[in-house]
Amino acid sequence: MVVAESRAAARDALDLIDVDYEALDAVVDPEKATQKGAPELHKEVPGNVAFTWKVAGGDAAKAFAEAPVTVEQRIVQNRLLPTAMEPRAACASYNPGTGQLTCWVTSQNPHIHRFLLSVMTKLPEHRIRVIAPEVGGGFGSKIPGYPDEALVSFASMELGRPVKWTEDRSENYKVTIHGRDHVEYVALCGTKDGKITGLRTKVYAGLGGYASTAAPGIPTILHGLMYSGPYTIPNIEGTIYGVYTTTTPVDAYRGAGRPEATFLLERMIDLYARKIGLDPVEVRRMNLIPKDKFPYTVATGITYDSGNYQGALDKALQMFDYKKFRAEQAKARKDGRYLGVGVTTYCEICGLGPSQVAGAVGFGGGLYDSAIVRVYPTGVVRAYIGAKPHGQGEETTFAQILADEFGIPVESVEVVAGDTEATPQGWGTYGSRTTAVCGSAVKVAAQRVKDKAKKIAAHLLEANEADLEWKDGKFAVKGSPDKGKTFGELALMANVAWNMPPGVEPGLEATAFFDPSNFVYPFGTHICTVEVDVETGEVTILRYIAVDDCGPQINPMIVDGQVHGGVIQGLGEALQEMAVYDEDGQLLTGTMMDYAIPKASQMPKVETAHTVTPSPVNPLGVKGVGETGTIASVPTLVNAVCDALAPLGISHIDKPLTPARVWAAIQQARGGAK
Ligand code: MCN
Repeated sequence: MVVAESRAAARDALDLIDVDYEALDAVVDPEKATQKGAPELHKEVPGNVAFTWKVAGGDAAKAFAEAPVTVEQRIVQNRLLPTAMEPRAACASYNPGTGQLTCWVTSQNPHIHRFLLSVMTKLPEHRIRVIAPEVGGGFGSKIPGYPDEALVSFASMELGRPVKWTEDRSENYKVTIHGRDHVEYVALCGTKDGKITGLRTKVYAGLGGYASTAAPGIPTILHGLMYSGPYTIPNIEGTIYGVYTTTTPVDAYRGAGRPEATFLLERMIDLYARKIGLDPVEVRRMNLIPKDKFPYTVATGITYDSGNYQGALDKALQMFDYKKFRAEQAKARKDGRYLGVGVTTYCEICGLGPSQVAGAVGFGGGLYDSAIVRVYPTGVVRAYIGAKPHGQGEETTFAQILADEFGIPVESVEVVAGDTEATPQGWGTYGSRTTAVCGSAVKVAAQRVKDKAKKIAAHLLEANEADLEWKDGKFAVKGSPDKGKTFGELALMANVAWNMPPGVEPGLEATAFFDPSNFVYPFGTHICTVEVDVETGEVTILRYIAVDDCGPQINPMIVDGQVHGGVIQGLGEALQEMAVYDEDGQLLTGTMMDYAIPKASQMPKVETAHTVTPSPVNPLGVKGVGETGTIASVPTLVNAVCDALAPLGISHIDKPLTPARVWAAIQQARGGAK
């Protein structure tokens, strides 16, 4: 590390340092890393297996032994580079006079960063202030603690002046966490008429060279527990190996574990449907958990909160004439054109989550969230929240929650996030938890404020609290709406405290810490149609339909925006994104010239629609929507391409479905060169 007064001087100084590296043998593939003779990264981790985690429910061995039909597939979940709009940055300023360290960090969870910095610098936690301003997006890559933030802090403590560091894009691709990277062996069994009876997996989940902050939870809790998807699969068995490889650490990237689970399940269902000669949509419908069975406990042991999976499927099929497309497809095939359709019915686990579960599974922190709602004398409101939105828009939606609750304009509310000095302890924005958990804290704090305002209104109106009703932005005695007290009037009276009810403290402010009783489980159906050019391997997306259910929507435009972004991100994974290492562990896709994120010109219009099934586990009834698009779109696209190429006998191609890979698969199927 070099500290200098300008970037240029730092770069020049760096050239003066000569490091003799002794190159060690590398292994970059998580499956190969476990094989005999593979170089071992850490001597205390034999075979590079950091952990083996198992999930089991029912009796998978019996189900497979008895099943008339089994399908098997090796699936590779390509390693991805999170590519947030801006790379990371950190600036630390230590004041030797007060012993206070202020650190500006591109963080999705400033309170976690404060804790980690306290552990690393040994400064007491209350002497550290972490500020996460607008961070340029994150997609999960700004959750972990990284060495850079600690290094600028140490440098500032040493020098007694502010020190900053800014990552460039190539550094970002090399050292900021990566996503996915599984090699999976999957088997699914069932009856000849479409009833799925068992699922079995063996997964090599790449962890990179070291375990990153949240890494072990991703292929396990957020992946293995979701093997039943929206279906009633009675027998499930999964073995997951967390494996060290000579690569950048893998951690939570949008969807984190659920895209991999949804992909393997939805891929297997298509293979199964093809093998038994049934329509893949009918096989899905036949196995969906019925809507009157919620809360529903799946074989992996978790309990889904609420759902109407058939409703979302029906809605998607109202938007898309499936029969008509099949007829067009048959006609096109006669003309030598290859059209395909992919349908995914999914559900996912988010709204993380009860803190008790976090503790039980070994996650080193809580999973509640918090809000302070402060009402000013003029009736304007600020909410200080524990979570840290970084592109999702809670500054708007949480203001809407409060404006609705208090009957005031949304412009009168401001939401403050990202400064540990101002905000209560929170656990961050990831796992589509912010609305279900932190939004619920906002709602509970708002209700506390309103309860107090009601007491003051009753006192001022010389009425019984029980006789008051809240209508048109006022508390008034039932039947006498003209004599009511508006929220603004009550805010003033509470803050000047000239005439408070006996025993009621001045001020109008409340704090809430909300810890949910369960996760939330959003769901939906996505449909995609494609045309594949069999001469070039080029995939053209014809239509994309996304029907999602995230419970009641606070802001439908933001919800649609999240679905659009998520779907496009998933299509990037399905079509062209892949981090590639050479055998020596050098990243070959280290710039945006080499790593292919999706471009607007390639992407379809995403047609969105929604069903609304409230969750019983939070006071807003909401479920998360920040990751649904990323989770559902990957199998939808890959299934569509495999459907298009079915006449050639192609049943599976590993993503990303680049023209080169699709073309090679077509050549192989036609008996040509590989
Ligand atoms: N919302 C709503 N009604 C609902 C549910 C959600 O109006 N029933 C709104 C929310 O209030 C919020 C947005 O939709 O404005 C997403 O909320 P939520 O589903 O609670 O998800 P989070 O805010 O927790 O976002 C996390 C999720 C994740 S895990 C990643 S990664 C991700 C994502 O969101 N990274 C993003 N979306 C992103 N969007 C942008 N622009 N940038 C990122 O880095």
